[in-house]
Amino acid sequence: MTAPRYTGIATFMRTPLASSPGNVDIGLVGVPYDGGVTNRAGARHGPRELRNASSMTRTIHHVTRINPYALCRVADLGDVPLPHVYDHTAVYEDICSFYQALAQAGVRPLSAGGDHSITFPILAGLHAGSPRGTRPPGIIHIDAHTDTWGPFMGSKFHHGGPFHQATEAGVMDPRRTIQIGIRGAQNTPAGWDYSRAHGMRVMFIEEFDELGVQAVIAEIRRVVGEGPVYLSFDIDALDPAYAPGTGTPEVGGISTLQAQTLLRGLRGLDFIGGDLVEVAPPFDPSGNTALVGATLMYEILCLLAERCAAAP
Ligand SMILES: [Mn+2]
Repeated sequence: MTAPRYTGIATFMRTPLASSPGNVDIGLVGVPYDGGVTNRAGARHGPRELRNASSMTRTIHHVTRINPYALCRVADLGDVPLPHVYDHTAVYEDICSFYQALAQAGVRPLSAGGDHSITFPILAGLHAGSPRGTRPPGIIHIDAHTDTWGPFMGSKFHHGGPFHQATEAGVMDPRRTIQIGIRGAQNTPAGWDYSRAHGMRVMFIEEFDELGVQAVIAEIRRVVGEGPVYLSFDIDALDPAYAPGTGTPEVGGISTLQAQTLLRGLRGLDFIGGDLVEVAPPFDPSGNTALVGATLMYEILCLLAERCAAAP
């Protein structure tokens, strides 16, 4: 409140920029990588636009009255360095080691993509950096697509497969995973089938619409139960009327208010981190997709901050 919101270097939520994870409880991280897209690139520009749009957010939540910045230490940890951006395998190792260091420092990360392929190395890094014997997290995955497809055109690293990869690697618990908002035609049902065969709860948009948000919240809580949970929000879960700036839009999606209500219903879960991915600003000259994304990041930040404040 000491400077106008439009001034200064743009960081996520106008938080201080930190060069190391020490003395940070929640680290806001950009992952400007979209080498995993199967069609339209552009999410590499997500973090910059999300930082800019996030200067619109304020501190105290209007429903919960939570001020996440008063509950814990929140900082912008910058972008994951990408010195090997044209080498998929090396990029995944770079992302993985960055998050391993965050987990070792006890930081709960809230990341901004980038395409959805980044979620696999994030989960792998968090698991590698957690104490031996830590349970892999269940996943609350909000998306138009299950992202559980196998190799695509010669590569297993792509944005349609992070939860396939994470299941195979044992860095998430598919039986404590729920995928919400699924829709859109596919050329093969392999991803839908993989999710169900591995015990994930797949909720297509028609069921979401029929149940209503409060019943969906109850179902999420039933599926993830007790134990660590990670929240992954693909902006294409929303209807493109609200968020056109994304690589693989699917009409007939979730509204912004439904998404906000849903997230507010998840208070008290044992969140270890979260991400907001697939904001591709070149497809949205209005800039609204970045504003929507930044606002949803604020909602997720409030969940992480409450969890952080409750931690021993
Ligand atoms: Mn996705």
